[in-house]
Amino acid sequence: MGSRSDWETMTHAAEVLAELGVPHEVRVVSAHRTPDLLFQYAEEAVKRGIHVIIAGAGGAAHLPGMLAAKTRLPVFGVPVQSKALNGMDSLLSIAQMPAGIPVGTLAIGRAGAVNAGLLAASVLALHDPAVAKALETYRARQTQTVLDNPDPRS
Ligand code: RP5
Repeated sequence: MGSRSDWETMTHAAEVLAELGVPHEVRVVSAHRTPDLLFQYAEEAVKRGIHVIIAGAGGAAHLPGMLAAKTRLPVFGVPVQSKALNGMDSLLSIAQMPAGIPVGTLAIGRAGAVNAGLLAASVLALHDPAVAKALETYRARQTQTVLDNPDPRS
């Protein structure tokens, strides 16, 4: 994520990954304040064995796009809800990538962070039966919770 202030949002991605048993690391890497670290992180990601990158940033949210520019790994971008523009700035900064350098853009805020974790797990599940099973269990439990609680007043 671009700043420690993004953790309140990005913790939801980390929680989902932990729940699904997906090994992951959590780092602050700023496109603007630590650009050299950003390049190093992206350039070393493949040889470090990373398979998917989830990048959360707010405002002028250049982190996901610049990571994607420097690695062939799938990059999922989470627009953090900014104070000034409610995350519309983050969303557009992340979504409007030029053809040739894709970033999979999620929803603004917590929903985007949760879904980034789930989407990353879905990619890993293609070749990891344990993650596939954990995802199926997660989905089944979610469905059952809705079915078991049809009346919003109780
Ligand atoms: C972005 O600027 C970060 O991703 C964060 O969402 C935003 C504000 O950062 P702080 O000033 O709170 O560190 O780079």
